[in-house]
Amino acid sequence: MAFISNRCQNSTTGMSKQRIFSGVAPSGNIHIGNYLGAIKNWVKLQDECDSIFCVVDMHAITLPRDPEELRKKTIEVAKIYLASGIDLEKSTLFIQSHIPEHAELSWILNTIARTGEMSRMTQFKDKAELHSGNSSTMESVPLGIFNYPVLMAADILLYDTQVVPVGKDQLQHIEITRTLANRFNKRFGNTFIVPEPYITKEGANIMGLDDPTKKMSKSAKSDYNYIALNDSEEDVRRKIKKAVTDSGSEIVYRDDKPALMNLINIYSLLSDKPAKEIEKQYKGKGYAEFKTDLAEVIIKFMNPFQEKMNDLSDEKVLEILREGAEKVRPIAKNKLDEVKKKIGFVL
Ligand code: AQP
Repeated sequence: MAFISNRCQNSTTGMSKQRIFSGVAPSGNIHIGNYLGAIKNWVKLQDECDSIFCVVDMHAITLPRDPEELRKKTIEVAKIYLASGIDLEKSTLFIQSHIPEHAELSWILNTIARTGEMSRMTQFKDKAELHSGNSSTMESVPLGIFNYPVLMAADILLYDTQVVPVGKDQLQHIEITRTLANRFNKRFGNTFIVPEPYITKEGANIMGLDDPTKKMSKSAKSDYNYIALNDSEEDVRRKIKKAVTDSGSEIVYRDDKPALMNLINIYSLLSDKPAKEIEKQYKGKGYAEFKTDLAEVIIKFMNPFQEKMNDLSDEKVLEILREGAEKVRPIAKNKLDEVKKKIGFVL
């Protein structure tokens, strides 16, 4: 299977548009890892693909959330999509819980997914540990954390998705989606398209600023782990200044310098400068100068981005999301009806 796909065109005909689907959960602080790993690619792909993007609020409740905060974050995530350049002429946006077919299909897929498969998911292990504080105490871990990859499979399969642009952390979940699609197709006849992941090399895994061995994460304990998309200029400068670096003082892009590689990746993706050029630019210069410039590169990206976000009213965004739900509802209903017929439900 090709994990890194570069084109979104239909490979067989070269003509018709492929469908892409992806989403972000309205949990925690949406950060530049979410943007560089996923959303930035959506913006690029929407020009050549039939694009559906979702605010996956049902995923957000796998851990306890304050209801008011969840409502606020759901709208905020949609604003992030729009401020990033998601164009309503090319893409459809909606809220997952507005389409109940996601939950229905998820239940059906739960009956063909296996507990062994779910328990092998790295994200389950990480999130369960985060929740219980101890990987050996699973008693209190919500069941939703265990089988949310099945809900993710339902999200994707419901729309005949061909390509799923995500960060590398989601690769295992795309694999399980493919497994479930193939298993269902084998048992009940051809029903689901088996989707492919779309993951770009540099943005695939933006690492924590305080720990370059782990991915940058919304639910990280310290806010020095990430640059949130709503951080102030001051926050950005403070966090980059404190970002962990490797031993030595050279600015080099090398596997044995994971912290620096991560910072150069961020610099490169936000400035559209190749890593090699950045290396050259800082030859003979130290971390202090590099970090000061990196903070300014991030701020230069964030300022217009935040302005666009602030220009969007909650009411307008909710209207866009409701219209989006009306557009995708027939696709979801048709697919679910097909599934129900195949498994023997009376319609
Ligand atoms: N560090 C990352 N680098 C690159 N891509 C990333 N993504 C997340 N973190 C990174 C991608 O962002 C999209 C949306 O992610 P999500 O909402 O499904 O949440 P997540 O992957 O579980 O991200 P977090 O930040 O770690 O959230 P919490 O802490 O709530 O679990 C996905 O495409 C993801 O690959």
